[in-house]
Amino acid sequence: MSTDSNEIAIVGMANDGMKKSIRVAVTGAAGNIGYALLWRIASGDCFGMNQPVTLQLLEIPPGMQRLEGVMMELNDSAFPLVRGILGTDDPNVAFKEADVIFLVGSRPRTKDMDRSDLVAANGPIFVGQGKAIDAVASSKVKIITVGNPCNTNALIACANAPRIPPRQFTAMTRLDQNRAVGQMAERSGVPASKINDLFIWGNHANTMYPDPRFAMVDGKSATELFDREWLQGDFLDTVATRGKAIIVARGASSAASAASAAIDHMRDWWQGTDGRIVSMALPSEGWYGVPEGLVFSFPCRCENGDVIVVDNLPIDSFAQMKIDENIAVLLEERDAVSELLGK
Ligand code: NAX
Repeated sequence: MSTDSNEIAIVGMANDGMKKSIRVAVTGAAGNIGYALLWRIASGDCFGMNQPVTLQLLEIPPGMQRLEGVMMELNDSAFPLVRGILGTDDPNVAFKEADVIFLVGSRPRTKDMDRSDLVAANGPIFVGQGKAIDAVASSKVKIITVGNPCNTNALIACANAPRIPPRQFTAMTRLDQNRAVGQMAERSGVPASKINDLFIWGNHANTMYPDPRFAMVDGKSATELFDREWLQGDFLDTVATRGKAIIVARGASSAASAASAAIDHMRDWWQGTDGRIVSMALPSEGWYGVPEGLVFSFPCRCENGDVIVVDNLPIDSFAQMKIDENIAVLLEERDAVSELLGK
């Protein structure tokens, strides 16, 4: 291992006739989510057991020592698929030729912060990172934004990276989807693996809407299995406030479940959904009346490395009300960061 003031590298693991290694960048790599996420990427859970990876890890200077420790542990895990590990505090180094980027690093919300404080604290990070992505990442890079407020942070990064097609910037609502699946699994006794096509509309915030109308639970329609009172009441509230409940119970925000959801999101994008509908937030192209450019969670399928929005589902009055509510919140967030959008 060689170390200088702001760059650490563990290299020299030989190529062995497998597929060409892909470059996977992770920001906030020494944080809580990073600590759970890196092991899943390195083990092959995301890109498959025959896809080698080179990890390009970004931290801020105060996080570099912790990052060095994380890299030592990654090295000690001797993952067969890991071809190299680089740690840096320079986004232009971390994103260089990156095929995939997990934008995780940012300040989590603390008790004293409201949503607008969070937008103000984290927005500027995504200007610099968007510019660095534009300058050095692969033109085909796939980006997932996890750092909150993730929809608006993805919007900021996208606006500052004109070279990269907007559809390659996504934000994570998969944790909300997984939370919704978990609630239905618990109530019905059906394993999560048998619950499909349950997806999220809107913003990763307590306004998001887990739409049960197309969900199938072990072959039965969720709207027949569960009563409307629960679906529009406790179910919705539990999913919407789950992040806060985890903080109260654990004394820290969701980390392992967030990392797991990020893996699910990127694995599905990379390997395909086989016809299943999943939730991804991406810049709207006007689907379902959502203003163009707003990063909004839609029902999606993934095929051949592309995200395809399922744009022909019927909308009832409750879903329309929730979609409108999310549009309003996201427009407000967009207004709050208008000076960061480079226009
Ligand atoms: P931590 O505070 O444990 O880790 C964040 C890491 O990011 C720290 O190591 C910090 O040094 C680093 N960092 C800060 N600014 C950076 C920058 N400009 N460049 C690179 N690294 C930077 O937070 P953690 O629990 O890992 O959460 C990370 C983010 O995920 C937070 O914004 C959090 O709110 C968000 N979450 C998003 C979720 C979602 O569903 N979209 C759910 C979980 C989580 O709340």
